[in-house]
This record gives sequence, structure tokens and C-alpha cells, in this order.
Amino acid sequence: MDLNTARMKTLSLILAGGRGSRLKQLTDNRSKPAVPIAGKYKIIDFPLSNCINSGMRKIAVLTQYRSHTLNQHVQRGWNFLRSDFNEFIELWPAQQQTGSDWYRGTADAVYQNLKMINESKSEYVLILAGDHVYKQDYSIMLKEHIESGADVSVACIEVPVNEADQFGIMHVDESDNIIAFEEKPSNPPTMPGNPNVSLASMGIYLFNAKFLQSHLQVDAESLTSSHDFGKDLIPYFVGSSKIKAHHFSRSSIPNENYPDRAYWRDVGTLAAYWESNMDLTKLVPELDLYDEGWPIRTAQYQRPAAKFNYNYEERIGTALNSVVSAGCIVSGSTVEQSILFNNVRVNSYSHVKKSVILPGCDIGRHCRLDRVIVDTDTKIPEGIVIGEDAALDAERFYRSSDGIVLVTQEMINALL
Ligand code: ADQ
Ligand code: ADP
Repeated sequence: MDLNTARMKTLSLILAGGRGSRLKQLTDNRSKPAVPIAGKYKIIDFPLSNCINSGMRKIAVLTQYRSHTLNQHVQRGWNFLRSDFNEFIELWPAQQQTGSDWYRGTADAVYQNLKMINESKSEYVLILAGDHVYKQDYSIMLKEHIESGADVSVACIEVPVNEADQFGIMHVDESDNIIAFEEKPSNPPTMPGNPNVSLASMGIYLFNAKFLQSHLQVDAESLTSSHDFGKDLIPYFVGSSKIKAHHFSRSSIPNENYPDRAYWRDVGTLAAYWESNMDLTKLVPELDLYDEGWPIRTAQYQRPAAKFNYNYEERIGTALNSVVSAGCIVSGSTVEQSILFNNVRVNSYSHVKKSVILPGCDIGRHCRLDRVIVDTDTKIPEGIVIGEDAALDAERFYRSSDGIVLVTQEMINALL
């Protein structure tokens, strides 16, 4: 089968039902894939854009946890594919199709949709996480998968060993057959000859459709399984099926300024979330959002351009090394090394530094914010100082061990 036909016979499933509890109150009212990122996007825009750009245009988004804003985003921003060309992006919410359970785990989420998967008459099923930030050409992975004759391929990336306990960690032989796999090991094995790195699963799986189907059936009936790809199915396939590793470095979209680095972030914790946003304020960010060859799309709304009001007497009213999105007004205040999402107001005499301000926030006059994440639509009252007194921050807001402070409207209400 040529690659083009194979692409058309691939169904992409984006798992978007998980909460992502390590993001704390940021995921109280939304699932992790719906968390805003990089000024104007939501995390799910990355796998969705990758699918479109890779020519994989049969896409289903599997939702469950607090999915309202995610559904809204996908419906409003991603409804441009044409079913008469046999292309679609559909939302597949948990709907108890196979019994009275909601999705019990990632494998069960796919199992509960087997009927629709069969109806799509796909040869290949690409399973993606909805909560990673990266640029990947899945068609390169598909090509390798077909050429290798594997039942399933798992995308992998080298990670520092001190972070490896957050991932599924594998060993491969010289032909990239996976010969061992352990989900989130407390004592992660390292790569041969390199004690500092481990080979991690990216949670991206490419299956032959028939193989997937038969194993999901067995897994669904198992009483001991937690119905999770990483915990149950992938380890089971090692030694019993043809399971291959696909190295992300071969299919990641290169950034010409960082030719040796393949950018991939599982923005699992508040610190990781903060850092991946901060990266975009660097002179040359590792994630290139300006590459017209691999555009990241999102839901677009009508908004005016960003505006800056300078106070000539006091000499304040600028944004330095910052990303400022549409609809923002920075008025007589200083924004430094920060990201302002859409429709943010920063009022006079305030100083916002190294902070991530989500859409619709209003920072009152005379505020100082340093290393703060402010959740959507939060109104910070006049004169509040955040990020200078660790004990006070921890008392009033959420402060992570890395010193990043998260502020939500509920926390502000509790202060008033
Ligand atoms: P985790 O990231 O811990 O590990 P998980 O929390 O299960 O895996 O989430 C994977 C994806 O599935 C996420 O996009 C999440 O939103 C979604 N999801 C979770 N539960 C769901 C449910 N019940 N219904 C629908 N969607 C759901 C996995 C692998 C590791 C691998 C890492 C890489 O298990 O082996 O290393 O991903 O980040
Ligand atoms: P036991 O109870 O003896 O441990 P199970 O049938 O519950 O055996 O299987 C153990 C694990 O292996 C389960 O998590 C299940 O998901 C996985 N597993 C077993 N058989 C298959 C299969 N044919 N395909 C996929 N996964 C399987």
C-alpha cells in the first residue's frame, strides 16, 4: 500500500479525557487538553494540527472529564474538514456504549468506541494524547510502521533519567524491537552506554486496526486489568507481539535554530506548564510557532489588535520580551518576560514579570506579579503583590515547590 493510501486508511484518535491533576486548580473546570497555552492556543491544537499537517484527516477526539470548553473549542475552531472528501474531526464523548461504565482507562476509551472504529474501515489506528506540545509528522511514523511489519509501533524519546519515573520506559534491540517496557518505574532503567538518559514512551501508538481490535476485546474482559495502554497492553505485547519503537527524532518537525533538538513537552506539572510558556518569551524559542510550513491552528475569534498606552511623564507602558495576544491593552504598566493571552488588561503602575496571564484577565493598578500563573477571567484587585512573599502566597494562593504561584478567581473571591 502506498503511503498516501495508508494515510487515508488511518483513523486518528486523540485521547482527551484525562484530568491532569498535577496542574492543580487549572484543571478544576477543564480537562488538560483544553488548558490554554502559548498565548492563543489550547494544548489539543498541537495534536490536531499535527494530524492535519500530516495528511491524517479522519480524527476523533475522545472526551470525558469536564469537557465543555474542549467541546466548544473543537466545534468552533475545527469544523472545516469536508465529509464529502471523507475527512472529519468528530467528538466522541464517553456514552456508555458497552455497559454502564465511563471510560475506565485509555484502552477502555478506545474499546468503548470499537463500533465506530470498525465503521470507519480503517487499516491503521493512530492513538494520540491530547495533552502534549510538539510538532510531529505522523506520516513518517506510519511509513516506518508499515515497512517494519509491526503489529504496533510506539513513539519514543530520550528523557533525563531523573524525570523517567513519569513515563513508560522501554529497552529496544538494534532493530528497534521493544524488548522491555515498564510503566512509570520507580527505579528507571537507562539506555545502554548512557547512564543519564532513559528511553520513554510518548504515549503515541500506531496499531494495525485488526490487531488492536482483538486485543482490546480481551483486555475489556480481563478482571485484573486497569484498561490502560501504558500499564496493561503495551507491557503485555512485549514478547508476545511484534512491537517496535519509532524514534521521535525521525519524525519531529525540525526548528532550524535548534537542529539537534526535537521539541516535545508533556506539560504535566505547573512548573512544566510555566516553563513551556516562558520558553516562548526567549529571543529564539525552541518551539517555532512562526513556521508557515507546519502551522498550528486554533479557534479564531474577532478581536482587535493589542494596544500599548505609554505614560510619557512616568515613562511606563511597555512589554519587553513578551508575547502579547489579540485584544490586550497594556496601559501605563510594564510587562516583562511574560505571556498575555487574548483579551488581557494590565492597568497603570503595575509590573508583571515572568508570568502567564490567561485569557480575559484584568490586572488592577499598582499590582506586582512575579512568576505567577493567573487563570482565565480572573480580576486581580488593585495593589496586590504576588511572588515576593512565599509564606503569604502559599496562604492565599496555590504555590508549588518550585515557587510558581497559581491564582484563580475563586482564590481572589476568598480574599475579598
Ligand atoms: P500518562 O500521561 O500518565 O502516561 P494518562 O494520564 O493515562 O497517561 O493520559 C494519556 C492521555 O489519555 C491523555 O491525553 C489523557 O488526557 C487521556 N486520558 C486519560 N484517561 C482517559 C480516559 N479515561 N478517557 C479518555 N482519555 C483519557 C502515558 C503513557 C506513558 C507515556 C506517557 C507520555 O501511559 O507510558 O510515557 O503517556 O506522556
Ligand atoms: P491474569 O489475571 O492472569 O493476570 P489477565 O487476562 O487479566 O491475566 O491479563 C493480565 C494483563 O494482560 C491485563 O492487564 C490485560 O490487559 C493484558 N492482556 C492479557 N491478554 C491480553 C491480550 N490478548 N491482549 C491484550 N492485553 C492482554
